[in-house]
Amino acid sequence: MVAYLLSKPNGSWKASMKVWVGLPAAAAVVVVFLIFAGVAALPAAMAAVVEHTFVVSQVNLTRLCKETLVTVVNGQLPGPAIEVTEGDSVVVHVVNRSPYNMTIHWHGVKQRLNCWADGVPMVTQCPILPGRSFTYRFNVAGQEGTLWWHAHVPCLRATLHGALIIRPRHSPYPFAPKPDREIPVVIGEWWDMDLAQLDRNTMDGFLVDVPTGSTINGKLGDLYSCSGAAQDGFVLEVEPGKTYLLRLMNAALFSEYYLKVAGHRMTVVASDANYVRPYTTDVVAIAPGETMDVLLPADAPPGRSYYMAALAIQAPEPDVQVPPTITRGIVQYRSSSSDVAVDGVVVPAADPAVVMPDMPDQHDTTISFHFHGNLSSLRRRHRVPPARADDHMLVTLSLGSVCRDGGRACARSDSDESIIVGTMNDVSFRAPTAAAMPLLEAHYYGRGDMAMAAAAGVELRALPDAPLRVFNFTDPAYIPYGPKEAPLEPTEKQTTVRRFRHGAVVEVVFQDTAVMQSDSNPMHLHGHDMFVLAHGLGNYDAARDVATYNLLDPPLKNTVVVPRLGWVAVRFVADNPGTWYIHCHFDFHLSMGMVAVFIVEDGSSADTYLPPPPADLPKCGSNKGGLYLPEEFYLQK
Ligand SMILES: *[C@@H]1O[C@H](CO)[C@@H](O)[C@H](O)[C@H]1NC(C)=O
Ligand SMILES: *[C@@H]1O[C@H](CO)[C@@H](O)[C@H](O)[C@H]1NC(C)=O
Ligand SMILES: *[C@@H]1O[C@H](CO)[C@@H](O)[C@H](O)[C@H]1NC(C)=O
Ligand SMILES: *[C@@H]1O[C@H](CO)[C@@H](O)[C@H](O)[C@H]1NC(C)=O
Ligand SMILES: [Cu+2]
Repeated sequence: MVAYLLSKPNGSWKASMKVWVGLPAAAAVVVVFLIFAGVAALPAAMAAVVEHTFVVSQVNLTRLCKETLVTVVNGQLPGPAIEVTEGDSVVVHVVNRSPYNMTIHWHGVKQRLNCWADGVPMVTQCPILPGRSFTYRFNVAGQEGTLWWHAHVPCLRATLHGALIIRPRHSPYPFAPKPDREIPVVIGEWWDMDLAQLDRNTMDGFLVDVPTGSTINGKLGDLYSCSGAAQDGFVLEVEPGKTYLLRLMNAALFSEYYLKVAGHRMTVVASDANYVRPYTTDVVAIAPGETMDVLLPADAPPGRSYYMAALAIQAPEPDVQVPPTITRGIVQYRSSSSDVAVDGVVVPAADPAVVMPDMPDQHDTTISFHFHGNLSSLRRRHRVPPARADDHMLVTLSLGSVCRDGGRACARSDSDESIIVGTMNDVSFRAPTAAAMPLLEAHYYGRGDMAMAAAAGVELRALPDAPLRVFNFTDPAYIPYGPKEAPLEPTEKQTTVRRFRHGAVVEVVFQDTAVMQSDSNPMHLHGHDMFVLAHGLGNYDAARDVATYNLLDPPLKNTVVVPRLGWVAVRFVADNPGTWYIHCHFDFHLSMGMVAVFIVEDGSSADTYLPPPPADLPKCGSNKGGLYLPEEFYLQK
């Protein structure tokens, strides 16, 4: 049974009705009761269908005295939040009234036996064309906490994103105190340029664009002003003694952030919709793609206000520097006696002396390293990682270059003759944009590598299990450009896939390199959570580092931060059949090709097979299959 939410795009009405769904969940025919909005306390055991309509369209938004045309859902930035209870079904009708091919990805939702709804263009589906619509249907089972959704169209997700909140069904939150209120807090960026152009620039190796500013819940805040007027900022009104659950998401394209609230400490209780052992800290580090649920107790002296500030992190020199970006909102105590309430809006007394937190150094990436090192799973709830792995991969995350003329000989580094690209194990992903059908359909209809490549009409190349080039990966002498690093650059564009037997335990060590730059890399795997066993600085050394693996209570994450000039070791069970994107969640690295596709085979029992595609899945290309087998494909075998 059910909460059935319909929100009309024009915002003129919002109805909420409860729908009773006969179990088992598979039954399509249901008995429907309508109950008025706001009725709570439903029997816990019944799952609901939560339905939304997302109209994707362009609107002009004014920030910093400048109007910019942006693409948003239902006219909102951030977009609408989807709120469900664990075990519910979600139905989202996406109506594309934008000029762009569109897909929506449900970030962190495991999509068990439902890869079709994962929303990656030409990997899991043909895009929703301008003027068309598609309905995503998925269940949210076995996951609790904060996830989010975003367009999986390069760079457009800067304005196409929103929260996906999953509340527990059977038991209260496994942390204390119970929050009095829950607040989604989305860290983002404002770009006053055409985001589709930003993607083209990035793919062209033209890496000079930077965001205009950072935002909290879409607002730049008072550190930004134009014509003498400060920009609107996010305001969180609190009452002394109460506890607030901040559901933090980093939807920025460009940077990891440090978030602090002056005068307060926060307790991290979950990340990526997995509970963690409560960890109290005065600074939260959050990379693009990650979520953090943190408790904020309103326990500071009331009568004044406190800034909540988010600062973008960047790698120090010799990395190329961009202007630092910081944004802030205000945590405002309500019952301060000197405040005046006007029509329900609390106006702080004159000169409230808002306190600014002491922010870390924007170059101090060790704070993120320690923050992430302090995450472990909540013992009461945790699942133990498999004791050993079947497949081992060492995957370097690096930059390289390809010749603009398509050849192999050209000037590298900052020369115009080459284009800088992102790589995994020295191969740069070529998005299968010209495929006859999405990789998932090709996999479904043409089992096996050759049949799949033939059906998709694209060359597929196996992602190597180890880097093609072995060097001192993290030697800063390769930063930024120059004769020393140039020989490490040459690479090629390929549609790289790695196939896993159903149920295989896969261990991946992600290793950053210092080729041209030393960014960290938040690596996001679709369809699976990863146990984060260990991380370290420098080059991974199995002989030394395996001994440091946490096999007791490692955190489970869908996005793992590979620390700057370091590595991280993860393990996951490849038990969800389909074609799953694995990529860096910095959008520029994604556009540049720091991507691969993990193919998980079907299992042998009925509940381990990928079901057929939904009948209304968009079609594209010639979509007939059986096109051609490229020569390289045979050569590689
Ligand atoms: C946005 O503003 C431009 C320039 O003022 C205008 O031409 C355009 O029609 C507007 N678009 C929308 C969707 O409002
Ligand atoms: C946890 O954080 C503290 C303080 O930053 C740090 O000293 C410590 O090394 C971290 N622990 C781990 C396991 O990373
Ligand atoms: C790799 O480079 C680092 C930094 O220059 C250096 O400290 C280290 O000794 C090098 N390692 C090897 C194996 O050369
Ligand atoms: C949009 O998708 C269609 C169908 O897949 C494709 O033919 C077209 O090239 C795409 N357009 C853009 C701008 O990517
Ligand atoms: Cu990256």
